[in-house]
Amino acid sequence: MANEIKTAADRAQDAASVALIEKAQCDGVDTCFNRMDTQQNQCPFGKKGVCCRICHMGPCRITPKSPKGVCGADADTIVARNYLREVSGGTAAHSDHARHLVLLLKNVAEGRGGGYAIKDETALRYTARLYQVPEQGRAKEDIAKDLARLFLEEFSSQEEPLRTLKLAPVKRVGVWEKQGIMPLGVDRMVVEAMHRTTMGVDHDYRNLLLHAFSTSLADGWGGARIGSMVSDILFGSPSPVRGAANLGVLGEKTVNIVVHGHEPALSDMLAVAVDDPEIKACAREAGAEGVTLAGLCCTANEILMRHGVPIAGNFLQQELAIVTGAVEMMVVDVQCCMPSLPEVAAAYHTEVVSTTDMAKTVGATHISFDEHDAMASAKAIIKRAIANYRNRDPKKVLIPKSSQQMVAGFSVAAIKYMLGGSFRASFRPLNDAIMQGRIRGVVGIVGCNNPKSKTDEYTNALTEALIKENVLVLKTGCSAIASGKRGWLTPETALEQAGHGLREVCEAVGIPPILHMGSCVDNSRLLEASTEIVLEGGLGDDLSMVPVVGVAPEWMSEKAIAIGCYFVASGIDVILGHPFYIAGSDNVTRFLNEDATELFGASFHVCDTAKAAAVRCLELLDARREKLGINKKAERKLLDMKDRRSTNV
Ligand code: SF4
Ligand code: MSK
Repeated sequence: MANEIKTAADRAQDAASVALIEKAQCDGVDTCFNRMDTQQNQCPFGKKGVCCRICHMGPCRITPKSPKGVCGADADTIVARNYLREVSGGTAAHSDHARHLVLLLKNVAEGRGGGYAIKDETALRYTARLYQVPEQGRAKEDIAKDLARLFLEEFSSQEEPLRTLKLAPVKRVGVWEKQGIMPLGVDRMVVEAMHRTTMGVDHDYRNLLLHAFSTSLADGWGGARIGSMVSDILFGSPSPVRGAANLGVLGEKTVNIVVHGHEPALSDMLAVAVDDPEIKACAREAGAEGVTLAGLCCTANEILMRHGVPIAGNFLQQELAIVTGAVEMMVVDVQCCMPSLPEVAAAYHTEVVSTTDMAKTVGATHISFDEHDAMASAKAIIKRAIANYRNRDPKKVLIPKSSQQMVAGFSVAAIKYMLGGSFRASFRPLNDAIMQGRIRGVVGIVGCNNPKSKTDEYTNALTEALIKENVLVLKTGCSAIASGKRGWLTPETALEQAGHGLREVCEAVGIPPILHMGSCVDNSRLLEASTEIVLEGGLGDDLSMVPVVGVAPEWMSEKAIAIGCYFVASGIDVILGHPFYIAGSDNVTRFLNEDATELFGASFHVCDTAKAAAVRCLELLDARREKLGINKKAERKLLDMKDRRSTNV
């Protein structure tokens, strides 16, 4: 079959990306888009998950003619082992991110936090109460010390299940106990996964997959949840904030610094440092009008939510940001940073700076970020970028005009506050609206983009279809940025497009129909929000009963697999835009896509178009509504003040 020739417009939905993909082609710069072409006919064994290189009798690959590896492992074992390793990779990534934040919290509590402080004492005290850490009458540093110690034990616990699991509805904890998948410490789970999947250990696909679910719970209800809680304590709980998204946020006459990755510690300090008078003066001396700090991927989400720092783009725009020719420095930390960045940067004047000792890239300048002297580190990095401004070549610059206004920062506390005000903060109005049918349900749309499909297209089409059907959409990660770039994260635009019932409710309580809830780690906030719905009452007593669905349309990362797994284990159905690498085993496929429902009340579903996903979401939501006995058609009428008071909305 002849390879189809794709134009730039076939590869991305937003005009800025299209323009820069074309520019990259003119500039002779290699990007993930054309590398995807050179990787065509990707390995069919890899795609089916039937390639094993766990020991050196192999590599082995399963075919009808050779149905067993040298050791005798069949397709079920090999596919399940590969899957568990992917879940473990994702769990490790989120959890290690969280561990770094916990260690920072510990240092801050012990007076060794450099320029960091406990920014949100309310969040600290609230979190302490969740874990029965005494807080009344105690100094915040003492509470933080206890909390940090407790969290560190969550990583290392060898015999006791994670304490963070207690934040889930009681009935759900019962499901995990019954299935024998209560996770122990996060590190313990990942190490055990690696042990189980080494040659000659666990060969039962069901046993391997149950451990995958258990490990993922250590992520969602352990590592990731702890990561979000500690970020809020250290950097402040997000609340709605205006920002802008897409490559047009870069400045024509300012020094542009793009921060990329996931960990918020350095980027948070950079966000403070760019406003320092010394830095501003330095930029002026270099002939620039100032410094523009912009974010990519989840680092972008973190600093947007807390500082209103603009977003340059999502995952597939990282190379394109450099192709603008207007970026003086790209600062990378961990996760989702392509190793190609220094090579792209070599065609322009951009300096790629890696800052985390565990994440170096050949061709990047490594500047070890010193958390103990964070402000000095941040300023030194910014000054280096300013010095590079003189090397910008105006002939190579193309900053697309595209950027859209957006609102982000909907933490669960912020949503509660918006729904009920400071005295009656609660999810009651949302539950009531779901019960009355004005809101059909809630769908979390999460995850990356992937050059296998047109960037952002599926994500945006699904988001738009769902709000028209009165579904409240919660978003995180690069999927949230996709909506931002599209201009759908302003309350005004989204309200215009929303179905009648959803619009009425959103207008009455003052929330937009699409809520940006943060980064990938903040998918734990989706669990938290779903739990609030359960605890509020009226929609069942378990997560498997509430009309909530998760979708990962354009996912690419192992982290997305871990997230999907902890959603399903938590009782929330997950729709994937493209399948896992499991097709080589009918048993594994059936276990994840069907049998999981018997164990957890939810499973995976694969829908390869946004249209199919929208239909499936509505079917899944309606099935739950039916079971709850609330699947009646909503009466369509505008509410007056009397109605609102009576419905509590
Ligand atoms: Fe082959 Fe078995 Fe070794 Fe895997 S573990 S590479 S299937 S011999
Ligand atoms: S950054 S994991 S591409 S969402 Fe969190 Fe985006 Fe996916 Fe990375």
